[in-house]
Amino acid sequence: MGRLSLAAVLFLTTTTISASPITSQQSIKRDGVALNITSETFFNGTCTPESVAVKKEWRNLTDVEKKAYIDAELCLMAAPSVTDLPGVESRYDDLQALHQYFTNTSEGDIIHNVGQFLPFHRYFMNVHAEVLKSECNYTGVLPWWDEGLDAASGNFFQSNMWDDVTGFGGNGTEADHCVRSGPFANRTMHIGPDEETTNYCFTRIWNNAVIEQAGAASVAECYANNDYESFWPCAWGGPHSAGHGGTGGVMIDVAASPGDPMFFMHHTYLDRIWWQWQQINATSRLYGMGGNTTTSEPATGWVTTTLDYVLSSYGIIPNVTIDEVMNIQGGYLCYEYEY
Ligand SMILES: *[C@@H]1O[C@H](CO)[C@@H](O)[C@H](O)[C@H]1NC(C)=O
Ligand SMILES: *[C@@H]1O[C@H](CO)[C@@H](O)[C@H](O)[C@H]1NC(C)=O
Ligand SMILES: *[C@@H]1O[C@H](CO)[C@@H](O)[C@H](O)[C@H]1NC(C)=O
Ligand SMILES: *[C@@H]1O[C@H](CO)[C@@H](O)[C@H](O)[C@H]1NC(C)=O
Ligand SMILES: *[C@@H]1O[C@H](CO)[C@@H](O)[C@H](O)[C@H]1NC(C)=O
Ligand SMILES: *[C@@H]1O[C@H](CO)[C@@H](O)[C@H](O)[C@H]1NC(C)=O
Ligand SMILES: *[C@@H]1O[C@H](CO)[C@@H](O)[C@H](O)[C@H]1NC(C)=O
Ligand SMILES: *[C@@H]1O[C@H](CO)[C@@H](O)[C@H](O)[C@H]1NC(C)=O
Ligand SMILES: *[C@@H]1O[C@H](CO)[C@@H](O)[C@H](O)[C@H]1NC(C)=O
Ligand SMILES: *[C@@H]1O[C@H](CO)[C@@H](O)[C@H](O)[C@H]1NC(C)=O
Ligand SMILES: [Cu+2]
Repeated sequence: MGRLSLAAVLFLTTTTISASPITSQQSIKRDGVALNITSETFFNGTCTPESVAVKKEWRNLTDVEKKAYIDAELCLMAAPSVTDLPGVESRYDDLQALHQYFTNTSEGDIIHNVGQFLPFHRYFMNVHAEVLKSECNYTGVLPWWDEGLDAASGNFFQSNMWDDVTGFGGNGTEADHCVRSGPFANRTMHIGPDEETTNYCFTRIWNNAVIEQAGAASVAECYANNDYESFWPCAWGGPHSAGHGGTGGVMIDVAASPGDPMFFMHHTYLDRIWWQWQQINATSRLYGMGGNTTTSEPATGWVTTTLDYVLSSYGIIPNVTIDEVMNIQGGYLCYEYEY
């Protein structure tokens, strides 16, 4: 509670925040829904309008930008692994394996179906971005997938991001569902399925039945939750499930899903949904946290997820507390969404 009132005070202190403190409610239309966004930007610390990185929807990238991003993913897949996680061969495997690792710790799955689900995945997007930058010299745009746009069209797979030449390749093929065209065609995976570490092919099984869960009404229902404790399960079960279930194949494997580079496109979209939810009533929501840290009750009793909870990437980048990832323009993170 102390944290929330501190944030509320800071919003009114223009000297602390370099730009756009909350002044009044503005009604902004996003995804066809009128949101009462309190402020569009929350610059703080070292994050300024000059340094902020803009995340763009895939379809708004130029072909040169698209190629640079796909090439950077291929670079991670070609680079040697660094961690001692089981099964890893490439640097990309390291990211997939750390995600697999945290789904099966001694406490159980500590990154899904728990309060820290959204902050962990926001942090994990940053782990991916940092490795792309520092190890594959990536300097380009970080993209996301506007799933609401495709859900509204009636065809979840209309985007040119599934293009074989400029995008991520398309659906898997009969009868093994292996993806046989595009930049990741015939890729051999090493992490998964589930908790295993075996060699298997990269699969997708597109399914349009998710449209409703990915649609505007489903997202708006989540936005209507005032407390983080009720927002995160809504985001988890609705739009989050839709992107995984719709893409299918590797993407429905809770532990090994980051094996599909689409994972990062989808979770960046989910991050945007969380960020919009935070913005709708930032005074109460920007630092709203809660839920349980585990899915089953520890012998010592349930623990509530707080802003002090530590997020880890198995040493790939430094640990941070949830507090540091709450504001995407807070200094540790410094990005915004193009729309
Ligand atoms: C936004 O505010 C207006 C006027 O205060 C209200 O009628 C509307 O329901 C609000 N929308 C949401 C999504 O909260
Ligand atoms: C980005 O995409 C949105 C949604 O399709 C569109 O409204 C906007 O004009 C695009 N921006 C650019 C710069 O192409
Ligand atoms: C990144 O740039 C550095 C310095 O120019 C270079 O040594 C390195 O080989 C580059 N790495 C990749 C993966 O291209
Ligand atoms: C995706 O491919 C599978 C075969 O692997 C097929 O059964 C399914 O209908 C395809 N989905 C779409 C939406 O095209
Ligand atoms: C993938 O494997 C299939 C079957 O072995 C083969 O026909 C196809 O040419 C391969 N595609 C690529 C891009 O290597
Ligand atoms: C999780 O790991 C333990 C060993 O640490 C293993 O016994 C168990 O089968 C794993 N869980 C799953 C779902 O694979
Ligand atoms: C913002 O949240 C606070 C605390 O829950 C609530 O009192 C206020 O009415 C909310 N404002 C809007 C515009 O929803
Ligand atoms: C979370 O913890 C509370 C106790 O603080 C417990 O009553 C509740 O059942 C737990 N919820 C879930 C979804 O595990
Ligand atoms: C990072 O956090 C993890 C999980 O809490 C912990 O096991 C690890 O020791 C921490 N690493 C450092 C360098 O503090
Ligand atoms: C801004 O940064 C200060 C110092 O790190 C921190 O105490 C404050 O909570 C931050 N405010 C926001 C809105 O991020
Ligand atoms: Cu995950």
